[in-house]
Amino acid sequence: MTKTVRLTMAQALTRYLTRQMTVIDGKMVPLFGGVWAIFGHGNVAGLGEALYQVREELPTYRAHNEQAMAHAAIAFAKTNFRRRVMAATSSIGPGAVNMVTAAALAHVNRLPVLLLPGDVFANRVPDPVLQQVEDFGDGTVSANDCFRPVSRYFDRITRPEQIIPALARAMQVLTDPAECGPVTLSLCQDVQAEAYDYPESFFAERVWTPRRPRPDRDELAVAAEVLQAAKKPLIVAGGGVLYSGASEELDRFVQATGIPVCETQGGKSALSDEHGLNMAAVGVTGTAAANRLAEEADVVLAVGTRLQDFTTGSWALFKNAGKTIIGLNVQSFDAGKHMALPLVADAREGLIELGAAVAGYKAPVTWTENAKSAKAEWRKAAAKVTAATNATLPSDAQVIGAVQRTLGSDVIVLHAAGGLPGEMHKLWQAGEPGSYHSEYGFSCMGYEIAGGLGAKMARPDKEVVIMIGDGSYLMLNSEIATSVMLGLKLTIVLLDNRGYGCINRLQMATGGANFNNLLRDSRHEILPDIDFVAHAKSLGANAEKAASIADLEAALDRARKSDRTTVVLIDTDPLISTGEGGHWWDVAVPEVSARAEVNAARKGYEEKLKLQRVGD
Ligand SMILES: Cc1ncc(C[n+]2csc(CCOP(=O)(O)OP(=O)(O)O)c2C)c(N)n1
Ligand SMILES: [Mg+2]
Repeated sequence: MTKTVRLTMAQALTRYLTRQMTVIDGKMVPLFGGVWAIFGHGNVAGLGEALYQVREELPTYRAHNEQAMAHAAIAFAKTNFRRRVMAATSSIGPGAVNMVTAAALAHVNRLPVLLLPGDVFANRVPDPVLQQVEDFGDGTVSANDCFRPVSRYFDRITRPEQIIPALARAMQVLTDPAECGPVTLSLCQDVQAEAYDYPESFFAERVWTPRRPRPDRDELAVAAEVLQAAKKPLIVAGGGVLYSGASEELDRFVQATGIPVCETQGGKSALSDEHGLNMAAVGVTGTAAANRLAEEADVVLAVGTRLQDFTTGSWALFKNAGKTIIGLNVQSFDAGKHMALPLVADAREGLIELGAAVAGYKAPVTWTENAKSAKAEWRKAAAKVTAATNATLPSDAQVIGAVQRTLGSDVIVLHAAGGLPGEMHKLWQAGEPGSYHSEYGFSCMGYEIAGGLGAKMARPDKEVVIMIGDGSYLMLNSEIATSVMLGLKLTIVLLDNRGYGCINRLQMATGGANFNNLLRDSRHEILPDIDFVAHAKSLGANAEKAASIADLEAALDRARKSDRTTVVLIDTDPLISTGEGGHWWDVAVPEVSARAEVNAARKGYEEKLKLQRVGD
């Protein structure tokens, strides 16, 4: 007879989570690092009680905003290279829907997170319950259906035994390198509290290690043949290199073949910036070195990248008409993009086998040397724009220079939205793999501070430095208080250019009037003068304002020595961004307009469109 244990669905779910393990650096650790929770009637009695029972093995963390707590969970997984995950639970209605943005973020970035929103009563007896969205034509719809398009796996739990297959499927998705993404188990409130005789075998300990698919023999042979004939080969390293832990193998491959590498936002830090053949950032926010090679490359080995528009320069960067892309990716969806020759495999395994298949091949020396000198030239250009000046309003680039000089590369630096991602991609000199944490798949304002908290939970031994604009800060900053409460120190560098600087620049570049981006250009009775220092202090953080770059360096030094979350504020110039490097980005300009500037921008736009490849 099957041995069973009588538990509520919520108790069974939390017990199951405590039994999922993984191995990191040879040590067995729980796969789930904890559960973020904001309770309401939809989860406090059911899941809340169950989380209390397991609070020693599976810690619960309280946050101030559901979107933010899910961001923290996602950043935890990213910092752990997808090897560990967290869950996030909310009540029904607004609490649940607050997590939808984070679900989309995890979906785009292929990051695992287990979302456990409460849901309406499965028995429907008390309908409509507080916060229930009533659909006139469909009794099965609830607010949580919003999660469906942004979850890799979605299920609504309407019976307690349903979690047995649902959790098994959830685990597959969370741990599969190709399918990996958000899982939403929508937990009907009454079912959370309902008991069932669960088989004890359901709670057996399970160890999850990453699957590493090896290349198909035929795909490998084709890829090797193409690569061996390359005269101007280039590797594009994406986030998949980091998630696969393929940096060493990539280095070996590059040393053996002399093929230069460039990095996407997600792939930056795959190789250290010190690496002579790392051209660093590619694409719209790329270095002049990387983009020059990308324009000429005849074979592009795209490793672990989604090839998003910022990487491909809206598909106008890779200009060589005869080029071939080899798509080395664990996910066939990505491996075949832009008519690439697919090489479906784990990045590390793929590089090992491709390396063996092309053994003896060397990129032409002139190409490799050309790359090295392009990189050296770029470093000089970058040094110029990041050098300190005593301008009253420094540029973002100068702030980046100060942060790098003061805190070095041995930190985890994190950003997501605004002008900073572009400047950081171009100018930050990354250190070890994972030291550069960019959320640029969804580029979600408000990710930064909560994301930094998740990164710090994953790597408490590291200084976590958050680079954030005033717009993003104002959108979502409440987890500063959580970081103070949890004793998880963050250094937050806040660049105040008094508005949405990068969108204002984009507006000007597309012929638009300065309108509704900078505070001064927005409808107002009183021009805001926000006291960010007072704000940060009110949440419990240290905070100070730097009056100059030299001042900033001193403040950062104090922040480094402090064990409390510190916000260092500096006013910056909203109109400056780094002109060096970079590539066109397709942002559609109006075809007709009463503004001469728009018509002129449209002409320029039409010229650029001619460079965009259509058909491949
Ligand atoms: C949630 C969200 N809303 C809107 C946007 C569009 N957007 C991208 S950057 C930006 C402005 C960001 O302002 P700030 O953080 O001050 O950075 P700055 O552009 O000034 O460098 C906006 C509105 C976004 N990326 N995310
Ligand atoms: Mg701003």
